[in-house]
Amino acid sequence: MKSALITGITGQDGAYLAQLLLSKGYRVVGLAPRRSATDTSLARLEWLGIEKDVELIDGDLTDLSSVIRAVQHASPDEVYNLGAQSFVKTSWDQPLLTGQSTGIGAANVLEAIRIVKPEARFYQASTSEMYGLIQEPMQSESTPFYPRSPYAVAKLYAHWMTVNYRESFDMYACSGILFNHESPLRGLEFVTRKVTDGVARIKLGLEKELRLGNIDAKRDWGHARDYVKAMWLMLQQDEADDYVIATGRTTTVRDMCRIAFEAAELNMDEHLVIDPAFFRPAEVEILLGNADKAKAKLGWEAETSLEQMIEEMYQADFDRLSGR
Ligand code: NDP
Ligand code: GDR
Repeated sequence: MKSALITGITGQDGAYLAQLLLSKGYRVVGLAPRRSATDTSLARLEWLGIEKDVELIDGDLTDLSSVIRAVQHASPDEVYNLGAQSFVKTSWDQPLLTGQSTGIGAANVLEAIRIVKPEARFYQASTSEMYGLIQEPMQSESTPFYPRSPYAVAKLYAHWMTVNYRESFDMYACSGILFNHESPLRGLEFVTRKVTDGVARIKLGLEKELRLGNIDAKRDWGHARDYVKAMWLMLQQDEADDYVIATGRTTTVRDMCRIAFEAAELNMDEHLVIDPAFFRPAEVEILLGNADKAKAKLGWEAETSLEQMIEEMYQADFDRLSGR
């Protein structure tokens, strides 16, 4: 039986990845900070019905000794580092905490593997946010980086540490440069879920308006369920490498929002309010990924359209809020 250690198992991707690995017969161990071992933090694992099938170990990415103990306990064949302070806007309010968990946290995992089990395969959750101020119309593995937030700067450090440990110590370490991916398990602070939850509230008469920031920003949005498959595939190859994972389609926040209002049969112009409180000190205006390498080498392609995903998310929020 293969063993996997997932950091950030209580988050969106951690839950879907745990489900995928369990379906493949893995023993799944999750590193979870004590605050996550509560009923509400386990909600995502419960939603998927797998909370009893995973083993949680108390620990924090910023605490090397607890990460070492987690690697000793799991003795993993594969380690997926998904834990992070992942909300870009918060990273301007908590830049150092973000640096510690999102940046140094990855280095702690790499060190723990190097010390305890150097043959374990490692996946780092890198991000399209590293491209930031865009240098090329479509971003691929060779596009230069220009991070635009403390979050992206921390992720860039983690990305290069992953590359460096691969080159320095011959470790099987991969970096997946994933573009935005969403689902009914997305945190409510991120724009797609804020929109589908907000539209469901308006439909049910619980709210009248939806307040957003920069609706001209463009993102390449895919479904988290599709994207965790790419993480697993990266660790099944002969050689470790880095891959862009994206859909190859970019959409404005405005048009994504319109899809949600249309799913609810509501008129967006009657409810959408622009609120400067949701603008960011520096913005990533447009992201559009080129996942040709992942298609050629991993046989991976996005399977879910933006329309299908937003409709699924709206329906899940409508059902939850109406007590169905
Ligand atoms: P989430 O924010 O949903 O999950 C992050 C997880 O990390 C949570 O379980 C959180 O626990 C945990 N965590 C935070 N700080 C620590 C810490 N110090 N020690 C241990 N665990 C910690 O993110 P996603 O699932 O959406 O994303 C997974 C990873 O992929 C993240 O690293 C994210 O930055 C990255 N990423 C995400 C993309 C996306 O579009 N979703 C795109 C590209 C990269 P708790 O809830 O208790 O704080
Ligand atoms: P992002 O996701 O910053 O791309 O990071 P988010 O959904 O927060 O923002 C996407 C775009 O929408 C604009 N926007 C708003 N965003 C939020 N959250 N709330 C609003 O009210 C709002 N109005 C407009 C933003 O300005 C932005 O342009 C996500 C995270 O999952 C990261 O961890 C991950 O690395 C990247 O995706 C890829």
